[in-house]
Amino acid sequence: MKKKVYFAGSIRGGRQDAALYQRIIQYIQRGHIVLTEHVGDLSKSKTEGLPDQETAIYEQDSAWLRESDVVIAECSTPSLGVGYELAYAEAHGIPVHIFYNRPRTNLSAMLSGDKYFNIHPYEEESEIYPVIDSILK
Ligand code: 6IA
Repeated sequence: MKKKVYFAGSIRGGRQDAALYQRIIQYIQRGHIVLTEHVGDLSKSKTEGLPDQETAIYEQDSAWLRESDVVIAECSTPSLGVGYELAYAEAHGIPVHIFYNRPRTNLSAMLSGDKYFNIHPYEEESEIYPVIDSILK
């Protein structure tokens, strides 16, 4: 059965991994629904977004989180918004899987110390995809 996936990745925290988010989103979309395709939109820069849109963004994203079957986050680039989303998902009992590039990133202890989260360090991007297969099977 197709799952509804909330993919979380940095926007205002910095867009250096946006192309990676896009590849992960496209991989998930082969068999499942990604609610947050815009996270991998390479035209979205970290300075974009008008203040009057922010309430709508928050309301839409939190509604998508509540309706998702699973949250998959790429956390190599630290992001306050992603950290918030992960805690929100935990509060709503939604399974959370966190990927990060171990050689590059020192993951926050608030993530690595929380037993609720399923944490998947990787060294090569190619390691991510088989883990996603097992999460979504
Ligand atoms: O603090 P950050 O911006 O790095 O937070 C990123 C996370 O918050 C992502 O996983 C998104 O789900 C969510 N998020 C942050 N900004 C937006 C957004 N527009 N639209 C949808 N979700 C967002 C911001 C302006 C945009 C056009 C660049």
